[in-house]
Amino acid sequence: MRSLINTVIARNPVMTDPFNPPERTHQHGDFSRMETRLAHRNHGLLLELLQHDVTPVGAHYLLTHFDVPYIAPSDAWTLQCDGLVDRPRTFSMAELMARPYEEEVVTLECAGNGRALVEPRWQSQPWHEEAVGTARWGGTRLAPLLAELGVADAVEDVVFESCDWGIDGGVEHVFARSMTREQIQTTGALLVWQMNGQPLLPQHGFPLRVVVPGWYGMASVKWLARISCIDTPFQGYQQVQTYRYRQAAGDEGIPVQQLKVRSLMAPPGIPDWYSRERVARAGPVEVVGRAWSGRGVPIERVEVAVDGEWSDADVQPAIGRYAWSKWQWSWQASPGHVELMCRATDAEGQQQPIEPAWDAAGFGNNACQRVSVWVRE
Ligand SMILES: Nc1nc2c(c(=O)[nH]1)N[C@H]1C(S)=C(S)[C@@H](COP(=O)(O)O)O[C@H]1N2
Ligand SMILES: [Mo]
Repeated sequence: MRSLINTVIARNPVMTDPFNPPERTHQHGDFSRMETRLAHRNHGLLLELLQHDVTPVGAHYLLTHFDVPYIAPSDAWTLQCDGLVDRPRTFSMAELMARPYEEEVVTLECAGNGRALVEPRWQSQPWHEEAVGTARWGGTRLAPLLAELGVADAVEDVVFESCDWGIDGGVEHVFARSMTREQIQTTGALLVWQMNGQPLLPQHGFPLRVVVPGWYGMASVKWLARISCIDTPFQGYQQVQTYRYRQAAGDEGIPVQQLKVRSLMAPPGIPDWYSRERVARAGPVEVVGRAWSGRGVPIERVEVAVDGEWSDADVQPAIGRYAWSKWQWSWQASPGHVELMCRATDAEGQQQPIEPAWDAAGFGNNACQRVSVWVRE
């Protein structure tokens, strides 16, 4: 008999007041309905598409905290630039697009990538390894635009304000992030309206976003509506409440900024539909992947391990200072069940750890990927 209880469980079992949310906690084991729903909204890269130098637009990972705002495709969008500047100004899209155009291939990764692999895990977007993608971003550099505005010497932070709005941790706010002028200058941060040669898709920030090469994705504010120069450190929710490395929730923490060195492989062989376990045939297997180090530092070495025995892969030069490098390795697979791992080292000697470093919210987990493969005769 179909019971009433089944009907109730099939609905959302948890109702919480957004302005009075229960404390989020660390979890072991199965993923909750809320985590699963977030995972649908914010999809990751299909790891087999690591074969592409530049990720096809529709396959680029997505992370949107609130709703994707509806912005009609017209030329009515404006960017308001104000605060402590000599010449406050509102730009139309046409005025922005008339500025010097530059394209840069940039690997973007979410700071929460790998969160689901930190034990116990923080309740949030449950990324495993797939929150990464590389796009050819087109737009204009931010630093010269700020120079034209005449930013006052007293300015400490440049605030990038979006128009997507929601509630997190009981606090209602618009998505906003800040950088110092020096950070904007040294990263070569861009104001972007093109992705792989086409206008931004709504979910990637149409019509205008920021892209900060080498930094985790949270800095690359989508649907950019306003740039404001202030003489105090910005205290917005997305700047100080979250995106901090913390040993325990409530610590002051350290701001999350640059990507950490990391590599991923396209899992070799063929998958089992439900478990995603891999099956490969014994003999030569080409293992292909990507590696990056967000600080603009080249990847020097990628190693692959079969059950803990490491070999060097061939690493190709990156197609941009802030883009990932392709690597490949010829594996002579013999029958049995094995675990593959890959590990990148950059030119400054930064290397991926085997086990995740502890972070309370699961930020910056760049531990080596593990792929289980069943090799058959
Ligand atoms: N306005 C706005 N910008 C945003 C976000 C957001 O929720 N709202 N998410 C940020 C985060 S956390 C990431 S990882 C990147 C993801 O960019 P993408 O969805 O284009 O891949 O956008 C950033 N910019
Ligand atoms: Mo993110």
